[in-house]
Amino acid sequence: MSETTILSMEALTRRIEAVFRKGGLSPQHASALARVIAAGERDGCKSHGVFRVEGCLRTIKAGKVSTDAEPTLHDDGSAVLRVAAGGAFSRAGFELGAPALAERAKQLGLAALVINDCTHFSALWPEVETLADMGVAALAMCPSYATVAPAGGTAALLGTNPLAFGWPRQGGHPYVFDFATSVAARGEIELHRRAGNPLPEGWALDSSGQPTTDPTEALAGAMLPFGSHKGSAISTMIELLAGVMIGDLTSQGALDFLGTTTLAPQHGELILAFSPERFAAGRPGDPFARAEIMFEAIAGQGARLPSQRRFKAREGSLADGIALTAAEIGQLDRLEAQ
Ligand code: NDP
Ligand code: PYC
Repeated sequence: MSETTILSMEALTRRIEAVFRKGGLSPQHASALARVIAAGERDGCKSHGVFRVEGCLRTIKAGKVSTDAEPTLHDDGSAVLRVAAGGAFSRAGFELGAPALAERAKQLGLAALVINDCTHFSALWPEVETLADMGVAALAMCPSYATVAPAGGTAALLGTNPLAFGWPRQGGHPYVFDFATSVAARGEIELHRRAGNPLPEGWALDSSGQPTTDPTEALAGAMLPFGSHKGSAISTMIELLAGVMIGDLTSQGALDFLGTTTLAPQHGELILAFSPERFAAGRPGDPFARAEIMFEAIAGQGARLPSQRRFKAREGSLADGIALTAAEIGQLDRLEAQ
């Protein structure tokens, strides 16, 4: 078995934050990024864990992200709140906008948070989970950069466009799912390449549009949407709602801006929040109690709820620490010394 090092959540967060401070990020952004990356490792979500640090630093070095723009919240009292991220990483903008979004959804029943001009590399579950903890159901989505062929197509056009949903549950973790609308996140392809493993069939096309299981060819070619035409249509919807509609870049625009897929993409994000109490007002049954019946029925068939694996991994990490491989620790050491 390869050697591992165990770090507490706090120690890992501090190490990542130090790397980002050294890399030039302001304290606000270094802290926000370190927390979300450490949370990925804590929850066993490797595709958006420590391995993302290097890509963030490359993006900073390339001058493609603001290191210190302070996000600003624009609130005209309507259901649509806007955060201008100013070309910085998205997380600080989300942290600024989330409490206002939850509050507005409780007031109106439904509200939206638009984040414009943000560099976004992170998983979306931390966002919908935060909102569910604030008592609202939430749906988050964003483009990425053009790396996915539409179903029936041959070349990259759509992004891996993640979609995440959270539903609050009393006395327990919320119901949360979060997935790329490609067969897998691009980070998974990169992790297969690093491990020297072939991809499963049906994940990708090479640069001539032919099916491939070689991760290097897949990275140069195109990934495929999940569920064929269904994933392709959901991904297109995300381009429309979280790109075109909010006046921000589509995945193709993000790729044109960057000129490469080796840096973190800049675009916008759309987060919708719903107050289940407001929607169910005057109707029979408590929506949270009815949701529990649904969750019990799913589990009753032996199926697991999405995020159940993640919450279990979190429990383990918080009790026993987070295990990093020698390669991951070596990477942090190297980046810290640079
Ligand atoms: P996965 O396929 O690993 O997981 C998708 C979801 O399905 C998770 O909520 C997972 O829960 C759940 N799930 C998996 N297996 C089962 C099962 N057997 N029964 C019930 N639920 C299950 O995710 P992806 O590879 O598609 O995406 C990984 C991450 O990449 C996401 O967090 C996404 O936000 C991020 N991403 C970010 C992008 C960006 O531009 N910022 C772009 C694309 C992806 P669990 O975790 O508990 O297994
Ligand atoms: O894993 O597909 C991905 C991804 C793209 C941008 C950030 N993550």
